Amino acid sequence: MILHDFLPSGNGYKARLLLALRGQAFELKEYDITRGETRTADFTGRINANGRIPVLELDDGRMLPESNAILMFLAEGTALWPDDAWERAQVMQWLFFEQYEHEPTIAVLRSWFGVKGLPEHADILVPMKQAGADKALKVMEQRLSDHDWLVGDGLTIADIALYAYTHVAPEGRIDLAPFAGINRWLARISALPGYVPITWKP
Ligand SMILES: N[C@@H](CCC(=O)N[C@@H](CS)C(=O)NCC(=O)O)C(=O)O
Repeated sequence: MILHDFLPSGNGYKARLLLALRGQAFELKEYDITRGETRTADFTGRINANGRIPVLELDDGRMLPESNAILMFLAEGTALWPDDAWERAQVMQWLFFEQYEHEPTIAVLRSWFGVKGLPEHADILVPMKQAGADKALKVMEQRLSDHDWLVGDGLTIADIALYAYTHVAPEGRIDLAPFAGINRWLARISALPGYVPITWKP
């Protein structure tokens, strides 16, 4: 199994963290997205037509892009992706939230301030993203102020998906101090056996 990835990527880290927590061996193939290495004809023709990492390559050559689809696939048959239909739907609720509300604000601010630099019209765009990031964190805080985990009473792939960019939100100049429940949850995840930091590679 090969994970096509870029180490600073939170989307890639979701898969790396899950594989590490499960103690599952895999090979990492790194690309520098800041140099367009996922936009080559070989990458878009053979690995992901959408020109993005992460992509999980199975031993038989099948390619699976989209971080949250990778989490679902890798967690199949474990409590991280529950059997119960209601819990599964709640996990999906958080995964869709992550892709629509959380990643497009928090990950984008982190990328602008830490990886790619500010875009044109940053004076308008940054406050818009900051408002969206604050809204997303408030949604998480409402759940985590009185629950240990996002779904049910144990770790699921919803926690892994949302952990990836939440824990590095300060790199996007987002202050996590007001979110006590989120901070307790971040500490709970980083204390899990097998936990690895975002820069880890096998
Ligand atoms: N929805 C996708 C987003 C993947 C994504 O945006 N990947 C970024 C890195 S975090 C990327 O490959 N960017 C390179 C590019 O767009 O050229 C997922 O969750 O996997």
